[in-house]
Amino acid sequence: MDAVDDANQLRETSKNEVMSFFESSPLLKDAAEIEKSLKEFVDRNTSSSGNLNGKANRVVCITSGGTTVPLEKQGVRYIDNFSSGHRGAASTEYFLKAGYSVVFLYRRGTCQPFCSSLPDDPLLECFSVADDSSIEVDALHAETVKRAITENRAAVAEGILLKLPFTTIFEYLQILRLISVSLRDLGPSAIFFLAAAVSDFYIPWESMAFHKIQSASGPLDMRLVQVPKMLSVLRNEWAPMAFHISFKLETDRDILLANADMALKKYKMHMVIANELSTRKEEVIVVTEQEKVTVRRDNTWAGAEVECPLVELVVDRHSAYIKKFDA
Ligand code: PAZ
Repeated sequence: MDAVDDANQLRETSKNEVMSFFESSPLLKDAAEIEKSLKEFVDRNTSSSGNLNGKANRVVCITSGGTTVPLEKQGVRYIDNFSSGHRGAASTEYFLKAGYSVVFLYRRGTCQPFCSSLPDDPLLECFSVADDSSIEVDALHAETVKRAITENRAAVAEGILLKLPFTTIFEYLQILRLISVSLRDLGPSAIFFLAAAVSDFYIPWESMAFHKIQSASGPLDMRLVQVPKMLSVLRNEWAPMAFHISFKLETDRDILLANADMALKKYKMHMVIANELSTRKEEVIVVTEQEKVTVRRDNTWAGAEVECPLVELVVDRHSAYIKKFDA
């Protein structure tokens, strides 16, 4: 069997596994609502009077935060991961600044764009009740609160920021599929920036306990199966012309680049962004077929974020990618 047969077989296997994942997943609530908002978003960002944000028709789907794996259908317990959603939220701001429109697919309760300078509990820490019972913003936080509210509302109202929340792995993958199909006609103008930490293993819906698992019966044996590799299907079937960027996280530096290279080749990504858990806010390594570029946070000022130079680099490489189609 030659390399082409191998690739075709991988594609077929992935397609079949993906199909059976979706067939056995619980139905996505609000699917019709999500499809409607995606259609409005795409219409707005493809019409000539649409995105007044600078880069006509350029859209990025940013995934952010971690997916959960339920252990029981009633949703009492689940397996989760560390992701705070900071990468996705910060990148959303920089892409908007660069003139892109953003579909922000985020885990409920994780970091939101324009909110990174707010304290952990903004409602309790930024506001006071005045004598006449009206609510006031404390002077210390006034600017940050104003910025968070105005910039977020402006981006949503202008139709250049669409926020779609998920919690479970089932919701995440179903919404990602809806987004990719909706953005398909944008061809190379669309980017998939897949920063979410997606579960590798899950319990299929049909073999999941319905009620809360009882502890009286002793130790728990549970079989998790592998989540099918959606990257392959996203890249080849759902949005084949888009610019695809996946992330690779490791805790062992020695295997990070090898695994990033493998993902680049196996899934034909345009870019894999490699990062280590402990230094992910300081630096990332951008791996492409042609280069490996280390992108660092600017340490000369306190509020600098690694996502700023990272998004600059992505925009540059995406512009070059689009040009190839213009030629
Ligand atoms: O969400 P966060 O800012 O805490 O972390 C970002 C990240 C490490 C989840 C992201 O950069 C990443 O690597 N995502 C993919 C993780 C993976 O290999 O599944």
